[in-house]
Amino acid sequence: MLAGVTTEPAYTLYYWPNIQGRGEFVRLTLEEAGAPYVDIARLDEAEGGGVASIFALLEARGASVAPFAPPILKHGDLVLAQTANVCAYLGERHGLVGDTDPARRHALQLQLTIADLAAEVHDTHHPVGSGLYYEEQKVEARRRTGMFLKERLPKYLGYFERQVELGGGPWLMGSTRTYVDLSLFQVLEGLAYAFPRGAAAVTASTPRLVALRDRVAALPKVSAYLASPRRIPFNEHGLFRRYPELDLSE
Ligand SMILES: N[C@@H](CCC(=O)N[C@@H](CS)C(=O)NCC(=O)O)C(=O)O
Repeated sequence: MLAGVTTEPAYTLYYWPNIQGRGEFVRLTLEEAGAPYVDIARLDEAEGGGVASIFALLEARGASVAPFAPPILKHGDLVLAQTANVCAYLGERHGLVGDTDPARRHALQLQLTIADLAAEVHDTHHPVGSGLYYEEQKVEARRRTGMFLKERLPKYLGYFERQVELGGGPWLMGSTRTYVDLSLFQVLEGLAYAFPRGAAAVTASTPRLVALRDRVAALPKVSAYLASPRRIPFNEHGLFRRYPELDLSE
């Protein structure tokens, strides 16, 4: 799947083809950068795509530093993994972060905090082990999600709300949007999908984040992407899953 215009794609994204997952943080960054890319696993296997393309990259020999898990970005000979690392790389190349060292370090600090939050979201439906089905850990998932919605989510979103205020707004790092804003948008959308009640109860106290989410959705490139077939709908195989029994009850 080629996004962008007619030039040779500069980037190849390797990520599971049927979910947003962590790959979505990278997709949003590529889209807002206006960078041509191939989302390779969404191509047919006959064209070199499918999940086989991901396994081939994971098993390839030759790189001095190998990726552990997708999302993985290939750019020329460079093969980069870890979502925050990939987003920072793209952000720095495409004007989606300031160009001073402190600005870049602080953006990465915020992005890594989003990665921590993403891992805790994953653990709401898989608290015991990723190798087990959700149905095999429903009791633990309910307990874990209860704690997450009551304690962890207010702490994380309260932190990001204060950060918008500290930076002077309206974005996380002040007056210009960064790749971190795109990722925070994705988290807020995902939380609203997975926990409509639980997320709304928390975002009622984070008006700056709600405004930031709407501001990201209105960015012309993001808005075009969200309306395109490149945006995979949320589903119960990704990071943000809607299991009504886990959400706050009425
Ligand atoms: N910390 C890594 C986590 C990567 C990760 O967990 N990738 C998932 C998909 S979202 C995966 O396929 N993991 C395979 C595994 O951990 O064995 C990142 O942020 O990129």
